[in-house]
Amino acid sequence: EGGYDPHAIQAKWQQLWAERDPFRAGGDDDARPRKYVLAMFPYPSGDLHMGHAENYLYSDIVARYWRHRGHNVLNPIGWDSFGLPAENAAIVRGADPRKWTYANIDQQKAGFRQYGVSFDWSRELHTSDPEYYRWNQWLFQRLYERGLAYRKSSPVNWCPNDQTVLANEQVVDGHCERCGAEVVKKKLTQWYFRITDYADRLLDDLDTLEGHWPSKVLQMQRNWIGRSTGADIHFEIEGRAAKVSVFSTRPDTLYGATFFVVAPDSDLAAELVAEASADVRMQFQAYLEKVQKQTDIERQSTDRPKTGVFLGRYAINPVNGERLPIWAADYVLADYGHGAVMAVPAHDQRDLDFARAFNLPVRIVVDTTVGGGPTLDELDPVATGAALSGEGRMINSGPLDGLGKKDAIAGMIAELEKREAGHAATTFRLRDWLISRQRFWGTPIPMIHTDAGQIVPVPEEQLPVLLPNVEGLDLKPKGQSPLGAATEWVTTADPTTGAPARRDADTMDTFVDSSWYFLRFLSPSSEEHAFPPEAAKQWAPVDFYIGGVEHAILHLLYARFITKVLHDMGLVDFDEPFSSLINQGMVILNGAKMSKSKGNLVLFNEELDAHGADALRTALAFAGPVEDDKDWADVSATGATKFLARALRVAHDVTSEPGTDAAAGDAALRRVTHRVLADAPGLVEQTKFNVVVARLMELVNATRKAIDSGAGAGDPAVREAAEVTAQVLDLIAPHTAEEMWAVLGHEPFVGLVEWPAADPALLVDDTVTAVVQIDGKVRAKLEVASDITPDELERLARDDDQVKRSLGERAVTRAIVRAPKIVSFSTK
Ligand code: ANZ
Repeated sequence: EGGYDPHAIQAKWQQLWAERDPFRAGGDDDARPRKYVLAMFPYPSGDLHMGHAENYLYSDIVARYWRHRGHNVLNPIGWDSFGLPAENAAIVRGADPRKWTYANIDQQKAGFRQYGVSFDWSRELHTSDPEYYRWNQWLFQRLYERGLAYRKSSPVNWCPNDQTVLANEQVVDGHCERCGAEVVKKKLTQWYFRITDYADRLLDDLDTLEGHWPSKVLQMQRNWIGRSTGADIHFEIEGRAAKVSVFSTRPDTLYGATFFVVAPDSDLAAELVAEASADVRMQFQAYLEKVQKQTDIERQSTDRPKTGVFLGRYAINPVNGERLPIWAADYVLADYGHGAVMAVPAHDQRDLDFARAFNLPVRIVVDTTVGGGPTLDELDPVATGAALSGEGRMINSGPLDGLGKKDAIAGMIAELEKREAGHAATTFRLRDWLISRQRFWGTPIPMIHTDAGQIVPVPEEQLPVLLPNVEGLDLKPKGQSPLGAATEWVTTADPTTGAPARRDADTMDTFVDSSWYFLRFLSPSSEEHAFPPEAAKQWAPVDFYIGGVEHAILHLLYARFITKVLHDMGLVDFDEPFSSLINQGMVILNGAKMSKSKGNLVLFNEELDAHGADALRTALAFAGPVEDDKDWADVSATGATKFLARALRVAHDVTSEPGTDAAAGDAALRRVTHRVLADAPGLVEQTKFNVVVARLMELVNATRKAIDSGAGAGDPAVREAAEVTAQVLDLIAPHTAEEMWAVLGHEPFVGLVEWPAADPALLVDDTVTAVVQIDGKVRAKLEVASDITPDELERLARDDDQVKRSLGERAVTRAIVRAPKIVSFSTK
């Protein structure tokens, strides 16, 4: 495009931005209202990619928008720089994970600068800096004091290849999310955060985010937390002193229980089988080994044959004294509810499948028939294979007979309470958050193991516990943290007695780092606080948060949890971290996800070199709705370049002086300009960035038309249109916008200019009077839109009553239409 040199323009403005730092957030003396705009911070995996290009474009548009609306905007950037890839790269290349990490950060930083993102660079942070992770350690100790950080031994997901513990969500279909190896269960003593204490609040407060977060994310969070209400029911076990509890959502069906099932991998199963015959014990052992290789997902899948072992023991039904045989079966999970169930095969499908497989009795206690439908005989679950899970009237249930479900549940709970055999109860799917990792590149857990076997916090004045030097350490995963081999580092003193002690050698899950980073941006170099509570009051919660849907569950749940803990500590006055959330779609290619292995990567750097930042940004913003996937094959960066060149040329063509009053200018063009001013805020706030681009294209076209064929380059309306174009274009293509602004005779920076208000007088739909002539005589006048089409005007004229009356029987032989003013009919 002649005259438009995007690379020269962007270099010029990027240098000026770097020198003057115009996008730094205002301080305490800044009285403007505040907006905190944040994109999920990047992991420094290498160069920026097209996903980054999209994500940080959107947050930049929103940040720039609020500046134009007179707000003090915080739009910070940092790096989520601890984690496995750095460590794995270090193992493969024998390099220091630090070097790998910080080299990548430098590369990404340069990428963001070249892309023209208006970050407040003064607040840059890296979670792998001691200045940051020191506060992870502070946070850990606060949770520990409150009983929210604790150790327990439990079966954990273990990746035999990476030799590390994985969180449930890092296990995909039974395989390690990272390396694909089959995950097994292993018992380990680990650190946990007691997120389950917050399960109710984490669930209930999702209602307050309705309409502000994608409903899909809210639903995923709800399912993940998974609250079920029902009852705990206590069963006596023959030959065992203590009762065993089960959790049931259907205590109303207790009279229909015909057997009892325990999870094979539960302590209870091990205990119960211990007294069984040698034969049963062997059978059980073989079964257990098979079960331990399965994932929870496989165990819960309904379409596989039911398997199990009868343990030779009996539970006693507390309401009718019946003996229920106890089985171990894999469809019951050890860590849900109490790891045991009362089986009601007539009304629970899993129990029915099991009963049919092992010929166990089935007793119907809910009559689910409806008038005119099949009879209870016809519905017999044993014959049909379908459990009667619907609602109905209780039968075969003693005092509950005749009741509906709700009353029967209440009645049964009252009965259980009277007999001290149970009570109402709630169960969650949510598990406590396993936070310890046996890896090097993370935050050291700030705890000390004394030789006396106690675990005590590292005294606050000794924080941070710095990572040791990596030299001499073997980072290859071995199931123990590599830090344990750093002898000098790991050896410490008992803070009270001075006796020799050992540091905890595990490091924290990096989700701890990202659970509160948005608060650290408020004062990233503070040595006194994780974040100053005063600043949190002013800036937080985050007003606009954007990131990929892959973080819909864990990151957001953990950030919500930690926010609630900080709230309970009195450190923040809100208890949800992100007031609004957007998930952007993916950048794909020819309908497929881009990946290195498929060889279909569109490289950010190459696109940037080929088209420049503004064309890339414009093309991406124009490519479609924020939430949709964008197919790069359909995106035209050259089209974007043409548009930007046209916009800049308009600015060059303007001949009137800055400050010229536009009031006397071309009214039609002014109306287009003021429509853009009026509509842009709503469009941006609804994240319809593609429509903003479309509207700018219309405005530039209208301006060009006015210059070439209408008012001319000297018309003040043309200047006004060009200035508004620069002000709004700044959201999308900030270098070109700054250049236009300078060409139009203004001082930098257009990015800081408040948008003028639209003139309401120019927004009303404007009409003109059209005359209708018949054989040269004016017969009617019509009020019509000034931009009416000739066809439409002719149709209105023919339909007009006065015209019809004047025409009478005569037919129109010829019509001449000059929209919007004249319609001329001939009848001769
Ligand atoms: C008896 C019963 C009768 C049940 C009936 C359901 C229907 P949700 O809704 O997912 O919370 N259950 C309890 N603990 C279990 C465990 N550790 N592993 C597998 N299943 C378990 O499911 C609650 C129901 O799942 C409970 O209610 C229990 O079966 C079973 F007509 O109790 B129910």
